[in-house]
Amino acid sequence: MGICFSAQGQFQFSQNQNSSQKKKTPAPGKKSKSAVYLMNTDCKESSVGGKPSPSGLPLPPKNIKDLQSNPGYENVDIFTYEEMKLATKQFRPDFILGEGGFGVVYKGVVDETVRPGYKSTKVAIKELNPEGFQGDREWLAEVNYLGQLSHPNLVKLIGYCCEDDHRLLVYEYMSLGSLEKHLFRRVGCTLTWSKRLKIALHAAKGLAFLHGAERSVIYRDLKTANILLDECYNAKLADFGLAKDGPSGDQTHVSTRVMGTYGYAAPEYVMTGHLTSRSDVYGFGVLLLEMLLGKRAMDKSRPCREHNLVEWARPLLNHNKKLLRIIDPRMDGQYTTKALMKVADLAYQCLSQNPKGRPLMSHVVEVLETLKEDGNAQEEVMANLHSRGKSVTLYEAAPCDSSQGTRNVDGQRRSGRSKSEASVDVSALVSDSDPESTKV
Ligand code: ACK
Repeated sequence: MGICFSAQGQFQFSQNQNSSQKKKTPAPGKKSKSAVYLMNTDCKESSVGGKPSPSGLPLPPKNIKDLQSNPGYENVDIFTYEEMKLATKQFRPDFILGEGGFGVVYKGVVDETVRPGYKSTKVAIKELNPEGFQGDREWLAEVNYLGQLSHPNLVKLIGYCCEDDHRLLVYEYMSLGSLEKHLFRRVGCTLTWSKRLKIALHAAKGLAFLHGAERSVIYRDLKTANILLDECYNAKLADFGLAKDGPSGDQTHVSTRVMGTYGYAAPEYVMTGHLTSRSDVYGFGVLLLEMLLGKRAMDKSRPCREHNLVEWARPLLNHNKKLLRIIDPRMDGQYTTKALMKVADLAYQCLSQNPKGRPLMSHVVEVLETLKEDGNAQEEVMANLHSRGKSVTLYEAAPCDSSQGTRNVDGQRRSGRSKSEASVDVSALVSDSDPESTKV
């Protein structure tokens, strides 16, 4: 099998690559790709363009003419390269927001000065690396999917530019940037328990929409870097470069090259190249785990047995004392044990080795919806404490009956990491249907 990935974060290919998938060296002065992708070239990807997809939508168009004549893209503006230059002040280096999987992202403004009559709009403009592997494939996939799908939890595609060798995508500006930045890169993480719950719910809603829509779409690249946040921490899925139509009719799966980000891809997909929406559910499990623990899916700087977060932490998820030891300490005192165990159990199920043992995203949404209240209540308590100038953690109040956790100032049960913390039997929260859902 040609599964290749690189710890350096560059794309690598197996020897049996086809001719359109050549390894390219980044251009001088350009950074190498920051994401670590994996790829198995055993199965051939279905061709781009031409016949309609099984789910009804046309396959990604081949060229700009196809795009312009496709009525599904009427809400997407077509920009010239000159306009893109104006919007980014000639791609000024200090307008660079960062580099994603397939290109550099600039901030910009499209207004009167860019195109007369245009309502001033803050945007993020991604210029695809012209030397990136797969040429136009990712660009076309993004235009095709984001151009036609509209949902509050998918980032909005405002327009695109396709001129000569230039391929650009223009998105709504998401002022807080990626979840990855907040969870891992920022000093002093501001992501409270309730914010993480909200982000998880929004990401789940985005995925549920893709899976449940008239056309089933598999996102294939769920990761913290691809979840963008607006000023209110509303989360939206971005980067549809690897998205793919799901199976249709009698099909149980789609056969495709294995692509995605190492640490997030479902084991059966990596092994067989068989892609289903359950692969996204696994990716969602990895995401939940990262948010619960505040740790990256893969990190070689951790002790050896902890390199792969799922392998190390999944067995600890339905064991409450062990869970409390590994949970992100930056959320100390912000959650109830019950809510924590519920989320941990959800992650456990999403990460089942058996794809059928994983819940549907619609179920994940339902479970997370039930926790919304909990998150809001916690937030209120926190806000009250802060406004009164107190900086206590919620579980500092006198512990109660050790078999039932700690009780807090507001009388609710709280989790914590103190030795007196009770262990809660999570068996009630564990699904009977999943043979793997046993206590460890
Ligand atoms: O974590 P960040 O600040 O958020 O840095 C990355 C960088 O570009 C490379 O992906 C940021 N980014 C991507 N798309 C958008 C967007 N639509 N709005 C704001 N920032 C974005 C991302």
